[in-house]
Amino acid sequence: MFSPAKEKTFRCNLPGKFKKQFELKKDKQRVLDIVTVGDYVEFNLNDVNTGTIFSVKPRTNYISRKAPRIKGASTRGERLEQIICANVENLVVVASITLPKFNNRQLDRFIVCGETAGVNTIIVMNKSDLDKNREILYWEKLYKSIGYEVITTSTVSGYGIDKLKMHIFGKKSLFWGVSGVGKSSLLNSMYPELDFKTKEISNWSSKGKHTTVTSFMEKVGGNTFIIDSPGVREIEPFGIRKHDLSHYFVEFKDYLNECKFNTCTHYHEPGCAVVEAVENDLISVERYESYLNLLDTIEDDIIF
Ligand SMILES: Nc1nc2c(ncn2[C@@H]2O[C@H](COP(=O)(O)OP(=O)(O)OP(=O)(O)O)[C@@H](O)[C@H]2O)c(=O)[nH]1
Ligand SMILES: [Mg+2]
Ligand SMILES: [Zn+2]
Repeated sequence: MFSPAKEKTFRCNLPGKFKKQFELKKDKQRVLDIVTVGDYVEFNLNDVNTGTIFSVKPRTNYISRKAPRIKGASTRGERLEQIICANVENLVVVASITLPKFNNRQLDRFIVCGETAGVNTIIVMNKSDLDKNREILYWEKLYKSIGYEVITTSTVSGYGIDKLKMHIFGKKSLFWGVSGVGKSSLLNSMYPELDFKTKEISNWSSKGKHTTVTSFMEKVGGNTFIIDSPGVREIEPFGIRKHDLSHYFVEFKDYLNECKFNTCTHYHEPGCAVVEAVENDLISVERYESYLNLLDTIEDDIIF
């Protein structure tokens, strides 16, 4: 845990009694998420370096996803919510144009997680030095056109690093994305003192290996805090109902009230203003396909 007043790290534990109290509150909070990175806590000192937490302050926001399907982690096929961090201003979604290959549907899922959390989402397109065909330009234009900050970077050439640093200055930011896109490398480029572990290029491609294994927050000067997180393999936003999904695709908002049916899911319904906007090139086909793809996964989902 971090104590801003003293700028010292204390390793804290949670008393068992405390855990039981939380378990009884069967709303969104699950046992695993009693306390997460970015939470403000109060604790009693055990000795000069360790403490015992006795309260967790209410969160202003939190970023989450559906917990991966792990045997025994859920009952009756329910998907649990995994909270990644709390109380952040920025979600920095890191993608790379290659190694691993850029996947716009995946990016859109991270964006939806940011929108549901109500945080500012910044898109980072990393590894621009490998972008020989300038593929980034297409995506950069698309996401800028719908209002997102898009920052193209390379930790090899140093391109865009200062710009990114400027955008997260004085804020608390989560760096999130799939494994190998360069989250830790970007953080090291901006703040060399962090010296986070990153993987060598030569053995990076071995799938399923994550270099960063736990999320943690670091203060990097002034009021700037960064959270590095392990790369995720799959990203599914948690707790969205079918008829709400469209609200998290920001550029759909202008059309939602114009559909013939107010229960429209913008898929097959007649008189759908979203479909019409896609046909008239006012909404990009890629974003609409992402939407349908996500809508389809929500259908099988049990929301509780
Ligand atoms: N060419 C190129 N390689 C990069 C760039 N940024 C990072 N890399 C390489 O990409 C690999 C993965 O970088 P990491 O920083 O470990 O990626 P990560 O996103 O933190 O990965 P996880 O911790 O597993 O989630 C490393 O071999 C880096 O050297 C870049 O801008 N250009
Ligand atoms: Mg990492
Ligand atoms: Zn519609």
